[in-house]
Amino acid sequence: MNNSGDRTFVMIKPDGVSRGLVGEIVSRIEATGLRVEQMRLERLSQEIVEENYAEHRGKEFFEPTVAYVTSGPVVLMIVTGTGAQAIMRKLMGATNPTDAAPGTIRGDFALDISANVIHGSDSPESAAREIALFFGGREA
Ligand SMILES: Nc1nc2c(ncn2[C@@H]2O[C@H](COP(=O)(O)OP(=O)(O)OP(=O)(O)O)[C@@H](O)[C@H]2O)c(=O)[nH]1
Ligand SMILES: [Mg+2]
Repeated sequence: MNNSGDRTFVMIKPDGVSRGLVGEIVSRIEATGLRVEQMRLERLSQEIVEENYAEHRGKEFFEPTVAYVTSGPVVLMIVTGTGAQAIMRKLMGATNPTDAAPGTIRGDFALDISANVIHGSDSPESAAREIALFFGGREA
């Protein structure tokens, strides 16, 4: 089966943008063979970020996470290629930078669990939902 059309959603968080890490992160994605299909820079509304993180509503870190992600411009991407969703999660590394392995994006660039540089969809189902949320239903 050819899965080269697999797609996932990736967001470079405000710290990644403000620290000038966009080029480095795109390079790491492209070096795997995955491709950036769509990309734009935007300051997100509270509403769309709350929707993206809806699974975490009610947890103690929900509001600080939404506040952080809306604190500055982010880069939104659709990343495409076989196994895109799972490969991106491996490239990103663990959520808490304390646990993220060297060589991963979070392991190399993050020290803070909120300012952890990058978001990637956590399942193929999340990927379809998040691509529709940020790039419109036609792109899902
Ligand atoms: N302060 C705090 N923040 C957390 C905690 N767990 C998650 N977060 C934040 O909330 C975001 C979403 O959490 P998860 O979806 O569980 O983690 P993730 O999938 O690795 O991260 P995303 O790709 O951003 O969704 C994380 O990236 C963190 O910034 C926590 O225990 N404490
Ligand atoms: Mg998540």
